[in-house]
Amino acid sequence: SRTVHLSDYQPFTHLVTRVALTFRLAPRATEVAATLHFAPNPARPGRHDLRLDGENLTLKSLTLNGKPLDIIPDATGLTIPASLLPDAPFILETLVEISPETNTALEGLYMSRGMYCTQCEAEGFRKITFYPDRPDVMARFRVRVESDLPVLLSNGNPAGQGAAWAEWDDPWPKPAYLFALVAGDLKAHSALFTTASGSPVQLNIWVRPGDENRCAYAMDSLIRSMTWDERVYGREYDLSVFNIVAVDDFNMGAMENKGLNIFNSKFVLASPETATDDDFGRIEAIIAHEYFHNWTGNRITCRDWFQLCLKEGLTVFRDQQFSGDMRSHAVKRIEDVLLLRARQFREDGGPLAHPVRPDSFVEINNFYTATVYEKGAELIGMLKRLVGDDSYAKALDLYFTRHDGEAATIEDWLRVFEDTTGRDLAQFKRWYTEAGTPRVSVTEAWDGKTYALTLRQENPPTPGQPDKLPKVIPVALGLLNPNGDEILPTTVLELTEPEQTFTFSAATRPIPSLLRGFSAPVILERQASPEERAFMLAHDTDPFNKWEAGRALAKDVLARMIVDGASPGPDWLDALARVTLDDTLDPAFRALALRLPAEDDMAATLHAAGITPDPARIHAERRGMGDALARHLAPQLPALIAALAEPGPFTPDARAAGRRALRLACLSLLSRTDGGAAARAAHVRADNMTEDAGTLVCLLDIGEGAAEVQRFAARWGDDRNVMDKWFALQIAFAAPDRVAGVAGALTRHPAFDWKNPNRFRAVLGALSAHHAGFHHASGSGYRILADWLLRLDPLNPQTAARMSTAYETWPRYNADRSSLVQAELARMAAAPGLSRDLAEMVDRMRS
Ligand code: B3K
Ligand code: ZN
Repeated sequence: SRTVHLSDYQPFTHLVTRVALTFRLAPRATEVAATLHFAPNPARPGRHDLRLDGENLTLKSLTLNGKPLDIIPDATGLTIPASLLPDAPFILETLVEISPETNTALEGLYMSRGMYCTQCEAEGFRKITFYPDRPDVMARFRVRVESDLPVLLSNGNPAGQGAAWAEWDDPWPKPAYLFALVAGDLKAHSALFTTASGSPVQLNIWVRPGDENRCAYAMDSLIRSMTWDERVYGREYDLSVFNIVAVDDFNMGAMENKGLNIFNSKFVLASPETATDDDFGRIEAIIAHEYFHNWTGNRITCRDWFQLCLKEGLTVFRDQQFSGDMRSHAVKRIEDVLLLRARQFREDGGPLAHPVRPDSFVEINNFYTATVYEKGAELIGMLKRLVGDDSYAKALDLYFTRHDGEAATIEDWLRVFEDTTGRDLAQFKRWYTEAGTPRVSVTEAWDGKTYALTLRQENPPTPGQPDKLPKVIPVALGLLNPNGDEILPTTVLELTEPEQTFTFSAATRPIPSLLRGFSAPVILERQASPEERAFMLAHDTDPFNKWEAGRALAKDVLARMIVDGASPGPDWLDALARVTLDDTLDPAFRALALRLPAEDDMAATLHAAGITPDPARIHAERRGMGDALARHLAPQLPALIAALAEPGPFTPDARAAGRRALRLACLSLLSRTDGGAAARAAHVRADNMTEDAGTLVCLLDIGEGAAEVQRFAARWGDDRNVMDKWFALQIAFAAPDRVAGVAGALTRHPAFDWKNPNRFRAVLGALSAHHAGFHHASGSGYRILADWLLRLDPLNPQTAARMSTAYETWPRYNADRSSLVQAELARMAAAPGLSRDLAEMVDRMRS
């Protein structure tokens, strides 16, 4: 199988100046006629063959400057020898036939319940027509769509329409991965936006008839995103139309195609009855993310796919800033760090670890990872912290002016910061090129006058990278005195050496609040007593670290329960009770403080401490921990739950959502002591999906809720997005011994449409995410997933490969589990015709 290396990069042999495409749509025989204007590329002097990518295309004709060429394509494209090409601009015309209806990979042009749609990033355009399918080839596209379907869309501005045809013209040069086409019987939810400089923009969200009334929140999010990008980054929209289309069959969340974003319908459609608060939050974030790509991704794109983090890390960082501005920065930061640790630290600590900018790949779709996205965003946050907000803003302005219309690199990105600040970022660049989560350990000394803080960094080996150099780590520090007063406000220490000591004068022994706001994506190793952690939970003035103190305390308590059979002590119980009942704190924050450490996180923590994690034991002790907390809080819960009830109709704003989150967290605790009576009553009264599903979870969590599960299905059987929740919840909250049985039964349910990625993920994703169920000693979790990945792979390799990451943590577990996983990986590796996608993943995870 081919491996692509960053070091092999060369500019393309030719430039494409214009592209004209005509689509004559038919389910099994769509014709694509392409007129491509080429010119020799001055960046590649000399005469070169012209290589065009193309897969699964039936070539019907090919002409060069109007003369037929007799060239037979190979499996991955076609080559026109240099000897046939003029050393001057020329026009190539191709006619190919493709079959959208049988395209189950959902890459290229495919059909989803009667509508045509496309997904081209990363390398899907080559399944539509012969083309140099690489991001540094940027061209102006004009597209004609011919079909009887009522709505025919492509990128750019409308350029005419008539009976059964429409034309689109995109004035902005773009790489092929941003091409999009949609055709279907769709209805629009529309609005008008006027840019800061006064240009009108028609906004449309296109959905299936009947879904128009579930678009208001997405539209509102879009308008707020557009306004925010003008205000915060000075970026305006640049076309007369912005279209969003919701599609039911989609391999990921959404796609930023120029002027025509295509979304997984679950990230567009929302009404109070069908979407949870988390859904509303995700819709807002993803709408913003895809919109922000218009500048960070589309106007400035990537030179090659190794630079993926250039657009993804920056765009995630921007959407995180946006959500923080719209909601609460503290809560958003905690949620982002929870996600970073759960996905990215996990990836960085296992066989799939790779740098934020990888230097080789077999299948690029396998690198749309938490490392590229979430760690990529952390690197932007660190840069901003290191240079300061003003320099960050100046550097971004320079980035937009200097690289507009270009396909850029990480080197270009870092250079705008160097040119703006005069700072040398060579050491910082290691964050992009070296994988692994640095560990920072701390020692302290106080002599009555001076407080000395010594920080040491360790950069663990990762696959292919045994030795690493020290990184520049911004450590935001505050110091508190024993009364809880802040004696040093947040100060950024720059750790650049393997070990460094920082001193502060202090008349009393201070308590450090380290890594405030999670100022760097590292693992901080600092032992502290339960009293000190409880003190920081009560007094830290940095909201992230306040939460972090509670989390660290909870993890210490749970670790002692697992390892020594200890029971949760009063330090944790009392500290958490105080936070829970403290009405001066944001309910959303209190809900996050009540969330117990995840089992997977505990397994990673134990493994790092040299203890082999036992998933069944972690599960049992974590439940015991919840029970203890439930008993401790039981007397206060009913009043708190009653006080948190929201009068009036549902609103999806952060304030109301935070109150619902805390209320449901309390109901879940109360269910442990009242047999689910309060949750059952709340379930009956629920008039929104947050409480409908949230109270059902309370019941499932205590082994109840069978009748409610049946009623839920009867009520929501026709709604795909809601039924995905129904499938997932039953697995997520099943007892470990029952997970395989429940998952197996659900895969036999008539509504288990496994070819639909959302439904497949709802069931098999929930199985993989159930720590004690997936890692069940019997191996049943491992086996069920492998069976289904092998079944899905021939149809949809991308989704199969992505879901195989469930196995990445095998090195943490005992020899029995490790060999059970290895047996499944070996079984998959041996399957005839395994896709390149899944083969690469399995290969990287095998020992
Ligand atoms: N850029 C797309 C992801 C494409 C994934 C291709 N396998 C969505 C996003 O990050 O905004
Ligand atoms: Zn993105």
